[in-house]
Amino acid sequence: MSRKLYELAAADETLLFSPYCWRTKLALAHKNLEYETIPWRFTEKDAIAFSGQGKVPVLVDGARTIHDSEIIAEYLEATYPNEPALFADPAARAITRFVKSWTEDVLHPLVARIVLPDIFVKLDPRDKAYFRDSRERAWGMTIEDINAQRPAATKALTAGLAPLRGTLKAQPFIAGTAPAYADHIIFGALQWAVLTSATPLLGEEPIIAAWMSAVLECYGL
Ligand SMILES: N[C@@H](CCC(=O)N[C@@H](CS)C(=O)NCC(=O)O)C(=O)O
Repeated sequence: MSRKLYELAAADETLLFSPYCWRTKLALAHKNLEYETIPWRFTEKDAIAFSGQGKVPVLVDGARTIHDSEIIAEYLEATYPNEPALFADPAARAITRFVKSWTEDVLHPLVARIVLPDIFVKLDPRDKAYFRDSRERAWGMTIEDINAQRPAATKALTAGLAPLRGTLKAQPFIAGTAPAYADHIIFGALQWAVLTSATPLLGEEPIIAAWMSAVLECYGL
């Protein structure tokens, strides 16, 4: 297939858990575009060196190579204008920018504090030293210390999900009556949590869990 998506994988190559890659997967599904997944591990920097950097998602679309989920979304919107829109109009694009900031600055850290130790366990052995070193430096504490704070971190996530819970009580999707890129962004963060957590994280979040199922169902995933 001429369209390939490099996606972060655990030891089990079917465990594709990156929040940013999930945004791109849903954006591709939204645009009705088929692709082949190339599972990629943190330390396989050489495999994506052709993209000029060391992070996924990397999308290869025929002769084009694009990296960074936001740039990929803009690329898909511009290249496939006859497929459903990721951003309904300029106002939707502007609000999606806020959704991205909230997700990355607030939601991602809330999820990471819970799942980083669980991800460490699931990683390919070749990735473990790199993950431990880079994440412990970023967080200023050991993976074991992060794990010790799991009960408090779980409470903090429940509190932090209030804006999402409230929104989904009033409307079926973040973007309104159907999912769009704003949904893909938040979905990615929570799918990262669901796929990697050693304990069920959304067991007491029926509204959010139903929205996640509805998003997947919309795309036949
Ligand atoms: N701004 C980038 C962030 C991508 C990113 O951070 N990807 C992570 C996986 S979730 C990664 O590839 N990390 C490689 C590393 O930490 O070495 C995007 O939106 O695509």
